[in-house]
Amino acid sequence: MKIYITFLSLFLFHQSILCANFEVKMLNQGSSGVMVFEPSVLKIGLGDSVTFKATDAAHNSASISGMIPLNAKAWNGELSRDITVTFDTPGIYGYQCTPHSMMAMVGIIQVDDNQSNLNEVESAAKIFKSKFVMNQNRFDDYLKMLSTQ
Ligand SMILES: [Cu+2]
Repeated sequence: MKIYITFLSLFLFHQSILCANFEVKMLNQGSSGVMVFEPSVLKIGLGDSVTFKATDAAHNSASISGMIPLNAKAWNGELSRDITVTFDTPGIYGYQCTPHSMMAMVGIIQVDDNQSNLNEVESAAKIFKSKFVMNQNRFDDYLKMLSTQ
């Protein structure tokens, strides 16, 4: 019985620290248009990680300054390389593909069902999207998807 309880508690402990990994593809052509992250809007749990897959070449994933929670770690992936980012701070994260930010190659990740920095992200998105030459509504559409997903 004692051994059983020890085994059970180890199992439960293991479950609680088991975090999920999600995959976001970096694509020239996705189901929602050209130069996209897929999925472009993602909700994950605290401590989960996301692997940005270099499915197509010449893309990267980089957090946008002013569009991540206070004290959250920024990231800046290399072109044509996978990068795995672990999310330890709750809130909303906006990120871009650096060479295609003008084409609105951006994405949103929400961690731990937390929207405490939504106003900051929306204000930053308003400024950021002024340099989009196409897909001007992507940030607005993505942020809208956060509340309906
Ligand atoms: Cu790109």
